[in-house]
Amino acid sequence: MNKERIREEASYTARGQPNIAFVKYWGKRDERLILPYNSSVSMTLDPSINTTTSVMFSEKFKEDTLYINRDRQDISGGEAKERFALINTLRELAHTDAKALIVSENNFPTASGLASSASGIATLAYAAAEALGLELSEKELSIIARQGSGSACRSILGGIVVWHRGEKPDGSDSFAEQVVNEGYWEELRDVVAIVSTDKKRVSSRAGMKQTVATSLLYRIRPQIAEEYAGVAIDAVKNKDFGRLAETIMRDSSNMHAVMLDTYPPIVYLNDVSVRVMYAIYELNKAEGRNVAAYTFDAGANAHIITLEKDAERVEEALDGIEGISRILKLHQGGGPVLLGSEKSLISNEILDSLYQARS
Ligand code: 2P0
Repeated sequence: MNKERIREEASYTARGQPNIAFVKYWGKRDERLILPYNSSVSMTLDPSINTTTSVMFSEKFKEDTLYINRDRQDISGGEAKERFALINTLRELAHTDAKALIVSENNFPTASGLASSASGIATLAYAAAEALGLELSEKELSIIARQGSGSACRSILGGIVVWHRGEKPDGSDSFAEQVVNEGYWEELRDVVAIVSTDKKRVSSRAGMKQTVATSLLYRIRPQIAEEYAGVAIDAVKNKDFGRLAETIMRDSSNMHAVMLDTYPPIVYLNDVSVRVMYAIYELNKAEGRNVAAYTFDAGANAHIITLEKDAERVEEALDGIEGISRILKLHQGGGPVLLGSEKSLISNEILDSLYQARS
């Protein structure tokens, strides 16, 4: 890729969505490249919760600049700097040292507890690759997005997605791949119960590192999750909801068990989360089969995976639970899409401030 191909000073804008993992990623075997100990399986969510990210590269910028939800971010250190490694990888591929201006916005309130690095990083990788004129395959893009945030590699594709753990030290076989597209089992839903707006006490990145370092139970987690990933993929392909639901619930509890086994312990669930678990268990018992599955990420919010025909019953079961502030019913969605230049989030005001900073 040569320098002439860089789409200098034009902004490229992508929109994409978070994903909810059916079988979770929790623990890296390589911190820098973000290589996981086990494969994970997820469902990409529909655009009613989305991230829009605009990217522009220019030789005229003095430094890389990032705005999230209109606030300029400090990217000189910490996790923000680490996540920026993906921009450096893309610059190397494009043979340029032009600096990047990135403006990203979530259409869901950050305080809702749904903020996810996955949609932010996936749209960033997608828009930045476009802005640099790189023609990357979905596999290549997922490998790039992975370096910003593990779960982001799964948001490069729509429908049900597997992130293969891979085995090679260079990470070239640790990528995301679509299992089935969003139309294959269209009836799948994620009923989200927002139960907490507290900011996480421990970030996922720090938490999983601590688990790998201290949890004895974690020694067997990768084998268990790898097995669950295979079962979940098989259940999705066969549209076997009962089997999928049991795997989702078992894997969520397995991950939260290793979090609790971490020293000092990490607890993301609260009493409302536990009430949701019991309510879903009672619903399945009353129905005589699994009609819903709970799953929790690094937070207390409940994601209830169900089918459209049972979604109302799930909402009824959640209705009486004190402490749920909001319920959203989400469908599956596709991977990131490129939006027209009229949707760019890069304003003249931001550009002027950067050009002035240089002169
Ligand atoms: C997942 N989570 O599979 C799991 C379930 C949280 C619990 O992926 O360090 O933000 O950037 O790779 O991707 C959250 O971790 O962490 C996550 P990094 P990421 O969805």
